[in-house]
Amino acid sequence: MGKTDLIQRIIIKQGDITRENSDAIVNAANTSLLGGGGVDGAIHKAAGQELIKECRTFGGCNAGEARITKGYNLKAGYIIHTPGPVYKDGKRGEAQVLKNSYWNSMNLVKEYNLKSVSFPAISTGVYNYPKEEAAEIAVKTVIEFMEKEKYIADIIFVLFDDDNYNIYNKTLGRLKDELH
Ligand code: AR6
Repeated sequence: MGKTDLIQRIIIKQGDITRENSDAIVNAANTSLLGGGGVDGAIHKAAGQELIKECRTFGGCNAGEARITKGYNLKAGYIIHTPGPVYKDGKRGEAQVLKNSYWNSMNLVKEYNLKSVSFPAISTGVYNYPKEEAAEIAVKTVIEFMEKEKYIADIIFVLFDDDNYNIYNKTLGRLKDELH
């Protein structure tokens, strides 16, 4: 399948990722994997107390890597936890680490044979990653993964703030135009 078909598998919506009923949702975690603020706090709150017990078994996770747990009280069956990069000046390998977060999350989607996955805009909150650049990396990486790994899933980007929602729509539109 070519990029033009794969891009059609991407859905962009605005809302709260904890309400998604896809096979897995992705959590923009920190390296402790023990919860925090932002989307991480919202996911832990909605999933319930059992989640942190399973998260403790990992003993943390490096930025760009990913771990999978059950979804507990969520509608989604699984939660994929990935700490994105903390953005400083863009010269410390931030782009590669952000790409790794999306790629390694997709690796788990493939390994667990999941048909749909919802992503938040990893690193664009507390971790300060510029939103346009982050959106481009997010969309391009999932397309590249599906193409190279020959594994297709429905990819839902769930954006919380207006800014990210508009940026993702623009980015996807532009990439569709470029492929034509
Ligand atoms: N659903 C979807 N997206 C959300 C939600 C939600 N319920 N809540 C916030 N966002 P952030 P980071 C968006 O700060 O930058 C945590 O404390 C938000 O608008 O949650 O990767 C962790 O424990 C933003 O666009 O994650 C780490 O310490 C995006 O999610 C640290 O923050 C990411 O913002 C990770 O920072």
